[in-house]
Amino acid sequence: GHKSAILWFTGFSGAGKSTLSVAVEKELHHRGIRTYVLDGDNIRHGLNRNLGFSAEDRQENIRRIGEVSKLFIDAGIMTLTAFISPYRKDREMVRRLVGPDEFVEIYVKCSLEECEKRDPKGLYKKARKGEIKGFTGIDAPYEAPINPELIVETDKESLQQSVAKILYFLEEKGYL
Ligand code: GGZ
Repeated sequence: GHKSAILWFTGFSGAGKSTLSVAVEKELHHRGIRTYVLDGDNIRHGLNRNLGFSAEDRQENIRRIGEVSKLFIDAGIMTLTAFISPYRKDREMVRRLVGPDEFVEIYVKCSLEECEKRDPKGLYKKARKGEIKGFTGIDAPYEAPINPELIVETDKESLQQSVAKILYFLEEKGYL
């Protein structure tokens, strides 16, 4: 059996949170573990469609995601979340909510320069032109984790290396 937890990916837009969560999910499926990925597509377009990107709305976004994740964990499902979650206190709120053993904070580290170069949706370009206000890394803050369970560096390692690091951690700590 496995121990359910949240794998909480945090980092800039374009750092690779969604890509990683899906790749890790695939590995967990190979091990027969049931999972669910929460991301902007299924949360910000549904449950949290009334929220924007002010500090207050981001806090409420993260709070609701934490509450939903807690329900998934209770159901025995390994939960992966892919949100910028730029504020340390919001992430710590979720850690307290679900319990420290159920919260695995994974800092998806990637230089802003590289994220901006990737710019898959052209949002950084818009933010630079002032067409999007309060964009994380441009004119809104990102508070990097101080003591995350894990750091993966997507501008230095391959996707497979990052996935392997995460799987190794989960095995070593008794989640798998
Ligand atoms: C940051 C924004 C913004 C602003 C829209 N700042 O690349 P994406 O498109 O898919 O990832 C970003 C996503 C961030 O939503 P989160 O729910 O992860 O943010 S938070 O955890 O801070 O609540 C980006 C898009 O939404 N987006 N406006 N101003 N990202």
